[in-house]
Amino acid sequence: MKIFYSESHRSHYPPFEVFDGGIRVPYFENPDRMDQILTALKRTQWADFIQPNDFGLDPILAIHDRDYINFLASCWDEWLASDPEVATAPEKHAFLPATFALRRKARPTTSLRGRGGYYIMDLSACIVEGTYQAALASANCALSAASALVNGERSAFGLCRPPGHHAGKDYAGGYCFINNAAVAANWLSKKGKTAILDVDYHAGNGTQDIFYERGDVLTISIHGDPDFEYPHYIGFAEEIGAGAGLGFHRNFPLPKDTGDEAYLSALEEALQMIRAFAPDYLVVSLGADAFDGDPLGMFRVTRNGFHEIGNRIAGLNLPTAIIMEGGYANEALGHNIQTLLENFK
Ligand code: OKP
Ligand code: ZN
Repeated sequence: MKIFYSESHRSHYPPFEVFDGGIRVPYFENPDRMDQILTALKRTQWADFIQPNDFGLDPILAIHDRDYINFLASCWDEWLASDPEVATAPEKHAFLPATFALRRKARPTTSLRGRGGYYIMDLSACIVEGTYQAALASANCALSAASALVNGERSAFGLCRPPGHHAGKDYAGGYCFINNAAVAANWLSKKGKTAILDVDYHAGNGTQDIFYERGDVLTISIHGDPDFEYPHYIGFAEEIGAGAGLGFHRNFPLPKDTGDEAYLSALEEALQMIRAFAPDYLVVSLGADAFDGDPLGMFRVTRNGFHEIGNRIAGLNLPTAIIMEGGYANEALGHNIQTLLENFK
């Protein structure tokens, strides 16, 4: 299996994130996640690691607002220039806003803080020197996986970091900056009918927002119920698309402690919708944070569960671009991803 991976992610490693209640904790979405996956995949006979191609900004600007991308591109340099202490004080080695824009009445103002609160939705999407380049390389991994399908591969893996599914047209959040799966799916949708299935434990709010009024791309997310789980305000069952997109979005919010059996029965329903939509291509937003023991998740999916999730998705028999999202039980992450991917090799 072709696995598109870039080392660029390493320079995106914020020294902290701000957790519930305002505590600074080490960054959960860390480079070690990739090392765990790389170690597991390198032990197999079928992993073919390839550098992503550079697709330029056009496919990214087809999904994201230009001013938002400009913000990501210049944020660190502006932050550095704004305060001499940024260069020397470790506690300032990440840009984070402290005020967040409510979309209805808000507009970005020209100050860095004003744009920060407008373009960032929470305290986990810290921007450091390497963030923008890492996010671009991550999007190129997803686009390269999509392009491999068009070139005849039955499946391909975008080993993306930073992840993407919480990023919307003009906002970062949840460790995400560029919505890799959305960029790849939109690119693929010009080649054939495309569906996105998001099995990351968290609701794919960015993907939902981006395609909400589009009927040409079916989007489905299975996740912890936003009644108790991040991102809290989106991902509910009644959100089914709007306008031309009405009926082309579906959420499966599931309760705490959801195990293999309940997960797989929601997945079956999702797969049935995908079969009915009859796409030419499938994009999977793959998180492994539904795992029993994930520090950011409350589900109880087992390693066998991940194998079976992969088996059922592979059973659709569609050209499938698998795009890496979350998963924070680092010691189990490599095996869980490998187990799931085995079904596609
Ligand atoms: C990203 B992905 C929880 C704080 C939540 C952000 C979680 C982002 C998850 N108490 N912080 O979907 O894996
Ligand atoms: Zn997640």
